[in-house]
Amino acid sequence: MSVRLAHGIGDPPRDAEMPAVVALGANLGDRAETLRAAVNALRALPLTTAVRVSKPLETVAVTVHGEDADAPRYLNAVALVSTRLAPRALLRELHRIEADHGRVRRERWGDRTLDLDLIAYADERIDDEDLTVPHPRAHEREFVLAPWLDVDPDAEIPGRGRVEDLLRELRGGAR
Ligand code: PH2
Ligand code: MG
Ligand code: MG
Repeated sequence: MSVRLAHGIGDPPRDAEMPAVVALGANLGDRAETLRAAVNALRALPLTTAVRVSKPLETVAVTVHGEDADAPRYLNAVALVSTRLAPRALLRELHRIEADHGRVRRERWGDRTLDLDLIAYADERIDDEDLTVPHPRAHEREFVLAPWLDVDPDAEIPGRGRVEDLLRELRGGAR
């Protein structure tokens, strides 16, 4: 079987490694252990070399109604990966890792054992039914921006600006 078929038609591996940003979140079960296992799974991805991970950050759950101090808190982290997997191939792998870790999801933005979101893929802008990068809400989520800044102080969201500035604005700070 050709490599092209193995990765899906129209989704062949890239010729060179691309930097991609993955956000990790867990608010059910043994959160730290789940994040550790998920990072190990990222490190084992095909066509993927470096994986750098932020410190884990405990955060208040954000629901459709805003912050919910009564919901189980999240442990969030951000991983920077260097990969030849195309964006959709990478997304499929993230979904597989979620499933492997017993992901349960009862409702949108509800509690979950593991959530892996593809936040950015190099400086590419994709706006399709199955995939939007940069992630459409990353720029307004402290639980994404703060760990991202921790692992990459120079991070930028294509089309949105520097993560450092976005985080300061979100926290209501002056420029
Ligand atoms: N993820 C959500 C919804 N709410 N809240 C926090 N603090 N952290 C998350 O990762 C998170 C959330 C949907 O993916
Ligand atoms: Mg998410
Ligand atoms: Mg998700």
